[in-house]
Amino acid sequence: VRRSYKTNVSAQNTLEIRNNVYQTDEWTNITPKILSYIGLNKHLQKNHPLSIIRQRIVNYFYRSYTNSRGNPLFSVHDKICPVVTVQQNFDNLLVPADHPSRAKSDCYYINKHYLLRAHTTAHQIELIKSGLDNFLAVGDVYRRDEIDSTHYPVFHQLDAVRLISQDKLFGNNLDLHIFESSYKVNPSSFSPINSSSKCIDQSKQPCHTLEAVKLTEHELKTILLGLAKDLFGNNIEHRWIDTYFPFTQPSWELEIYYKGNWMEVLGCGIMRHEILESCGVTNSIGYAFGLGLERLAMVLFDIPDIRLFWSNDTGFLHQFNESNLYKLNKYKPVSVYPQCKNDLSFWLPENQDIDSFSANDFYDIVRNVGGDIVEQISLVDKFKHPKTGKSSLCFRIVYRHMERTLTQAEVNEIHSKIAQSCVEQLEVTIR
Ligand code: FA5
Ligand code: MG
Repeated sequence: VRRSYKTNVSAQNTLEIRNNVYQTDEWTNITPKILSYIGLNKHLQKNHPLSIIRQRIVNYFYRSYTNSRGNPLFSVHDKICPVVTVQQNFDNLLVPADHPSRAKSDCYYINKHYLLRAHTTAHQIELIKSGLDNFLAVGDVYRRDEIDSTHYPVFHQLDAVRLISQDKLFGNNLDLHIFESSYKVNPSSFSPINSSSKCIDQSKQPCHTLEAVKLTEHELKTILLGLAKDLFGNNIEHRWIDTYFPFTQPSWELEIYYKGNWMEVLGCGIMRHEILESCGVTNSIGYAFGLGLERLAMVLFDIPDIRLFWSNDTGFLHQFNESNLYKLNKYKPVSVYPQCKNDLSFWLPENQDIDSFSANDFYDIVRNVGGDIVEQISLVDKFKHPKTGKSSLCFRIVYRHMERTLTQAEVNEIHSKIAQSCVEQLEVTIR
């Protein structure tokens, strides 16, 4: 049965998300508003700042790790559905049963078995099991949180995993090993450790040698600091903070000094070996990290409010252009008054070709007549009539006043004056 979730989620006992139907139960707390974000994929939208930052990070990893033929080692997985099982989001990653991050008050549950992923780390195990040893996972993540300038219930993360085998870590040196000689593969070792227990050794896991951990830590921190410098320049101030994640040990956070404050940009660490063992990987040591795309983009573009990433306002979106990823414009605040969009279509004079039409002439006319309330002009369509040979153009004009809300009537009046001027000055015929 196809039921719409747009009505009342709790009054129905099923929910449909991306053509899958889920039974609701006492865990269900996902709202229609949250459901409406699924599939928007801002991290893949052309010219969106989140997409730009994603491409910058992906390019950095493509450049930093190549095989002997010069091909990138990392694969990128950025279209994985955000619906995951409790097992994927928590159990697989050794998150203890009583860990606060599992709470109904913190996550969007579909039912007691399914939720919207709270981190992209939820895909770590399935990707390793599929045979990958260097990969990035990017996507939208969902957490119950307040809405203010730095928090939003939907944001985006990029996770990475790199597995390093004995020969890649130590080369020909046969005296050095990843694992302590006392370590034996033990399938029953897969169990969460209690986050409150005092016995977590921040230096290393029992199975690893200190040399293996130090070398991997060095590679991880070097690559992440390199990424931060690639994004923010060589002069950034940074610090590493010891921390705890159920799925890494030891674990760190990277903080960047930005506008007078230390800002956490990512979490990372040496992967818990039990997780690798559960995927059948017994001969490698791994690093993993997860970072928030919004935080990085806010710094990079000077974007003051996290809500702007969800704006469909072209005044926001037109400021970013991915054609040159390394020449980035800072964000310029746009007026908060609403836009009015009107299209203008016309036939060019007989014998005039599209190529000989000067868009700048047209822009000048629009600006002369419309003044400062014209925010943007874009060409939305052009074609040549197959029979008459006449050419047609359609422009979209976006109007917005900086100090007040425009009425559609006054916009229409200006719009027709613009059309009239085009007829007089460009000899076009309005369609
Ligand atoms: C995690 O989500 C871990 N999965 C990261 C990880 C992966 C650690 C792999 C080790 C190995 P955390 O909850 O701290 O950790 O979030 C990671 C990053 O996401 C943060 O550093 C921050 O950049 C971003 N982030 C977290 N919460 C928010 C939020 N409410 N708004 C915007 N960005 C956020
Ligand atoms: Mg954190």
